[in-house]
Amino acid sequence: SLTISKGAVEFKNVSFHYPESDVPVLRDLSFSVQPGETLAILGSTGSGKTSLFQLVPRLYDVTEGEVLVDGKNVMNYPIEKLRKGIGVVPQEAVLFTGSITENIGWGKEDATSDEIISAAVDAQIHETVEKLPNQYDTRVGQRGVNLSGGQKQRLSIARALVRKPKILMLDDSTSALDLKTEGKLLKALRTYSCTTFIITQKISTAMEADHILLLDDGTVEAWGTHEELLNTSPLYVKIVQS
Ligand code: M5T
Ligand code: MG
Repeated sequence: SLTISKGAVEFKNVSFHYPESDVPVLRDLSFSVQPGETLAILGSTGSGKTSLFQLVPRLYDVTEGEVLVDGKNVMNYPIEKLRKGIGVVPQEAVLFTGSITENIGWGKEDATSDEIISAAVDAQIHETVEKLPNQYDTRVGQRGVNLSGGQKQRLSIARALVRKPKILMLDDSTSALDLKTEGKLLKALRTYSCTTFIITQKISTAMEADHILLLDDGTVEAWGTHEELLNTSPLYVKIVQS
């Protein structure tokens, strides 16, 4: 049956409202991203960035239009196959009571110790883990070692990377990282050659992307590269100057 093979993503006239409300949150979005490309998503709070993300792994389904992965409607994939190929790093990192290894390997129970460490290295959290009392066996979560927001974010990125996803979706997951660490992380991500959606507030991150999607109140305010948006979008220019 269907699995994600390349990681192309296309939104075709997508509109969306949450089941409990009839207020549209996304309106008539159309864009496409080729396998291995990076898309940066910008937009003010409440503009619909997280909502857009949720439609790819089908945490919610579109109200109108289609989301296509490798040219096929996401509705046609068995949901576990679809989700297996997509690494979603949520806006708020979710850790559970257990070891670092268990937290990174969650959802991929057959991950080897080498795979766990290599994901941690790429997520820029390995050095921190090495300094913990019991390294990868250190317990985190309730009554375990408390990690900072940025450390939790990176563990949660490692969890996504260990599955070697075809599509990686980072929901503001690098907000607590300094520019140098973020730079190293983005460089490491390139070695995965996965299609990457990255919600960010940072122009420096957006500049590195193949495409930038600027959302405004659930619609596409602008689409293009950094250079293109400087020439076409007054809102983008405003963000750059702020
Ligand atoms: C867009 C509403 C939210 C806002 C709009 C996640 C979520 C959002 N909303 C719901 O009604 N239910 C939900 O479960 O949808 O919100 P968003 O997509 O979360 O916006 P964002 O990610 O761009 O904002 P932020 O603050 O993360 O930068 O009307 O109430
Ligand atoms: Mg959000």
